[in-house]
Amino acid sequence: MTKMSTCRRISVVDSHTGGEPTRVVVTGGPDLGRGPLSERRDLFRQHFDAMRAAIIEEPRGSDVMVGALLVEPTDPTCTAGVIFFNNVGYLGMCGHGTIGLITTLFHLGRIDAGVHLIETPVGIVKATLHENGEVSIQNVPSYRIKKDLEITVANIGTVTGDVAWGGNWFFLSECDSLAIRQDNIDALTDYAWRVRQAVNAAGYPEVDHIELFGPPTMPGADSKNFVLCPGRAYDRSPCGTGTSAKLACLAADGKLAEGDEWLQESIIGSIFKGSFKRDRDQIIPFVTGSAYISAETTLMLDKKDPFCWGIRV
Ligand code: PYC
Repeated sequence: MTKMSTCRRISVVDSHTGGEPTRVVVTGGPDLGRGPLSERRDLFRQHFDAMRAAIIEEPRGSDVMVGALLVEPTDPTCTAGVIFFNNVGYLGMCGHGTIGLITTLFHLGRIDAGVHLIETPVGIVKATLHENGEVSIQNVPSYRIKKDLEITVANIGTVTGDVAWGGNWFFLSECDSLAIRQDNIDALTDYAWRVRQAVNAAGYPEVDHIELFGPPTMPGADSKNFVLCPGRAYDRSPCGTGTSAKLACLAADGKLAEGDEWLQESIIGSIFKGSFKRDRDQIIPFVTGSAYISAETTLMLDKKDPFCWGIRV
């Protein structure tokens, strides 16, 4: 019988932001050294990917969960560094995850309300924890690289959308043929997955998030989205980086003025407030939302467990 002490212990705090879970790894994660965060993310991928799967995949996690490895920042002005990961790999930035991280740091007594810089592999984001518990993030500069890309999608036909960066790469498209509703999730997932394959084949292999839009249902919302993440899980939140990419497109089209508010509703009805300021041919997006702590726990990694490193399908 394996003694508990032979197990590796990883302490985590789970939260959700608008329904989308974040698992912050507080202690026991891989030691990635002190280099730039983009290099530490590469080290994570090259040498510790089994640990990513052990933390995120079943039986300890699920496809929906996003991990956030808390690390020492290289920039001393930053409160923390973070490397985000999911069921298939690593994310440049994660908006809902940053809101979850700030809420977790407050829960742990490490920060108070105020402004906190967070270092990520794709740049520094500025997060503000408000007195009412809401978190606003000033995301990395965001921009559109292609407007009205027309792609031919197997079994669907021609789909038109924009390619934009909001901390991750997105293809953003109005979806007229399917309602953005929870009872349509299987169909939306299938549609978005096919679209992703066609976008990648059309010369945009970097696009790994598909964001579909339809009319809002919540009072005051401007739009409702369905975001398919790289590992085929859909974002329960309105997606912070996806909202940033949307703001970049709205700004480029002159459809939203600097400083005006955009309320982005998610497939489950949660809301992020977005706005932007211009920065030459890019925008600086601001996204506000709330996260709630759902668990504080210790993951046990017993090497004798046949599913210690996750269940891969
Ligand atoms: O909020 O940026 C986000 C995000 C990316 C993937 C899942 N959520």
